[in-house]
Amino acid sequence: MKTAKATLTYITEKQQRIINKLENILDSISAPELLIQAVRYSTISQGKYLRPLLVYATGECLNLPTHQLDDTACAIELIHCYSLIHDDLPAMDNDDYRRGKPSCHKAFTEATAILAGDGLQSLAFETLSRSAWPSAELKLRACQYLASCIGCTGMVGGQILDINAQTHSLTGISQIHQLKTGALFKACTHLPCLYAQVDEFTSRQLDTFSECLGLAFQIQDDLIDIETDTNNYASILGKDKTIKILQEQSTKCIHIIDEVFSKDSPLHVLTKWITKQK
Ligand code: GRG
Repeated sequence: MKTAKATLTYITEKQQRIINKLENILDSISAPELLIQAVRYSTISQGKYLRPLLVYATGECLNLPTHQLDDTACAIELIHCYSLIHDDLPAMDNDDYRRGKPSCHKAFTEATAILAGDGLQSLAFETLSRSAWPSAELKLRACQYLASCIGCTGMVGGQILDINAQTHSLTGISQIHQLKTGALFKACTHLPCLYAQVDEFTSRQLDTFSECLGLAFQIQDDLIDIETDTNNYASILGKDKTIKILQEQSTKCIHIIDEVFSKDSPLHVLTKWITKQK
């Protein structure tokens, strides 16, 4: 993938693939119409599908066939969509818009949005555990790992720290970012490592990579929210320092990836795209 056009083609094809796979999953379930409408509204949307892209790119770097990564990519995106629905609720961030359209509780009702999120979470684990591949043991380990990334020890834990944050310290914010955003990014690279049964060193390198990438991604978001959020990297450190940290973090991601894989690996290309590096 040497050109910007080739990168874009790779990303667009994978985004279309994940949309098709998600549509297949939603078409195959028999559930009350209102719930399906709310779930579909929040899933087949104008998202970037970054997390599935990370799953595919990691798997391809580890020589896993793309079709064997579909269920994992879908499961992680379903979790992400659930987290966005619940994060937008009045009791959480109280956001009226998501992905350029009214958030789920605005388009439907608050109760429907809560249930759509709950349904998506269960559907994610159903998808991951029902998949014909890999072995039952690896699937069990994948389910356990994903659960630990999104539950009390991960995303939900990060969310409770965030909504109750009293102090505005960089360490505190880093911890929240790590749990809220980084943990799910880590699942995207860790699960393919688990399936490919890579050695301990490679697995740890990729864990560190996705933690760094999650932080870089979140810092980008903090820069966008600099005026509206007083408890983030950019509002505490200022724009210039934050941009410097973002650059350091992005460079670190590329260094790790280039140590493990070749310089034009799908993960190298995707990382450059996510971190907006030339
Ligand atoms: C309420 C259970 C619960 C969890 C909420 C992870 C989380 C905790 C909320 C996510 C909401 C959020 C705004 C997180 C910050 C990270 C972020 C910028 C998410 C948006 O991710 P993108 O840009 O979204 O990948 P798209 O729309 O492209 O999928």
